Amino acid sequence: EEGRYSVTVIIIILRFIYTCGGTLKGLNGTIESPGFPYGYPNGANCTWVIIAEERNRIQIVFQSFALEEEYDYLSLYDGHPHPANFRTRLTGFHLPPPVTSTKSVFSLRLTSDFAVSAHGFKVYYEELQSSSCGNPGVPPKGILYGTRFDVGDKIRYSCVTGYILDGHPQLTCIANSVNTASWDFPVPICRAEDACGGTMRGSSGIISSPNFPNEYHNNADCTWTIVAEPGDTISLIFTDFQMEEKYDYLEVEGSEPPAIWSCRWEKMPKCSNPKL
Ligand SMILES: [Ca+2]
Repeated sequence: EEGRYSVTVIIIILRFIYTCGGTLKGLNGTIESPGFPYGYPNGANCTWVIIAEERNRIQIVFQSFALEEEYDYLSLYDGHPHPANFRTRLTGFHLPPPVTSTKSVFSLRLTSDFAVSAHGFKVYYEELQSSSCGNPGVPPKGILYGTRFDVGDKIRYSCVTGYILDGHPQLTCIANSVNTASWDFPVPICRAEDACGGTMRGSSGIISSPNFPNEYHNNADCTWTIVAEPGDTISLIFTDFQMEEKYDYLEVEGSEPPAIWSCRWEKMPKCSNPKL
């Protein structure tokens, strides 16, 4: 019985040391995971709620990010930390792009499992006036031209040598609906020239065949994997599709049946399940 008593005491002390989270107000500031950059505790459950002035939005820009992949998470909520406001869940070792809230409240929740830690994260947050689109960030291997992000401002992207820009190279900050501003197109991505396959994450992205819009090479065998949050569905929208009939094909395979679809070109991509 004495042994059990001492275990209880240790747990109480750990909880006391690792107090984390809180409510943040003010035009800007930074949030760090507990213990940053020396590692966050196991069993962490920290919630930060950022509250801006009414009508303003909040943008967060990651300065550092490292969480044990698939076991420890940073969840973002568009509003108070309620399941209905869930926005996205971040994990792993890649610096996420900036995220802008749609409301005047934005919440972050760090949860870690019982073992293995990492550096953690540091994030800069800033209140956005309704007339600002905020800095949309720079994709990996990309270059951003432009430093003003208000309604009417334009910015431009390019990629470093050896990488090709996918998406719109120019974005314009436009006023939409009631008192909000947003970029007219998503941030483009930079992909390696002749990229054949890879793993895609995030809420949207672009996949193109090697050398697109030029011809793909013979004997190509490329596999792209799209990873979404559990419970999400993934939709593919073809904007261009031209392959040699009968000899070349694209297969789409999902984790749930009907599992394999073959796509060929008939004015628009037409996909069928050969097993049906
Ligand atoms: Ca962990």
